Amino acid sequence: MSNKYSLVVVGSGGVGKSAVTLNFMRGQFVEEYDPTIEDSYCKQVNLDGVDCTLDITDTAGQEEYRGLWGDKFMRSGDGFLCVYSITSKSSFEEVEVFRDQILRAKDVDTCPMIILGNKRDLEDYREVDTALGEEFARNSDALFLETSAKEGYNIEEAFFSIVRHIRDHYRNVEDEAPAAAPEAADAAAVAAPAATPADAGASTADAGKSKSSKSAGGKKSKCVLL
Ligand SMILES: Nc1nc2c(ncn2[C@@H]2O[C@H](COP(=O)(O)OP(=O)(O)O)[C@@H](O)[C@H]2O)c(=O)[nH]1
Ligand SMILES: [Mg+2]
Repeated sequence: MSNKYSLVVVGSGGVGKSAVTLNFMRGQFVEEYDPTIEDSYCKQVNLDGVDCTLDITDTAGQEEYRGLWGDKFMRSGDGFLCVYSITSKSSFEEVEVFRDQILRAKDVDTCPMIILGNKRDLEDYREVDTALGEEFARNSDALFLETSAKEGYNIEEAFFSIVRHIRDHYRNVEDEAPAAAPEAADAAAVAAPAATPADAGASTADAGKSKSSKSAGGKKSKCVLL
């Protein structure tokens, strides 16, 4: 597998998908971001001594992703960040819908995924216990972190964790089926490793935003600028 990773950020509207993505890209909290805008970003990072390119799609207008077009779109991701807000029980329940759609679209039992309980800074308004999020992630063979885009808490860890997870996933696949085509290898994937927060052994460099952007009804943006 090349060192280019396609990451897709999914979740209900208002949970902080854009805030999480923009915090990672720019290192700052963007309070207001048009909820209908879907955008792709590129970021180059050095992760565990290896240069990687992350192609990140911040999805929007999630109802668009429910149909066949959504399935096609989900298939293109190497790894998924499934976001809910700890202040919204319904957004947590929606994560299961997104997870199932991703697995169905890719026709696999497991695929690299991290569940993010965002808005951790709003503890007073919490509706979803940490243990519930952890349990759901464990049952989904996914990683789990609580994040705060506002405070920049666990944001970098979330992206680095999913990239490591993808790397391990494909390493396992290659070990098991060295001669298999990528699609066949994907279907033969083994269960993901247990969830662990990322350690700090990585640094970022040279961030850039993609040239193209589309509103929710448009096609997936192509990441072109490094
Ligand atoms: N307190 C707090 N607010 C957040 C956080 N992340 C996002 N928000 C706010 O939640 C609202 C929705 O965020 P946005 O990123 O647009 O959500 P999206 O629809 O999932 O992309 C905005 O008003 C953000 O300022 C967070 O970690 N903490
Ligand atoms: Mg958004």
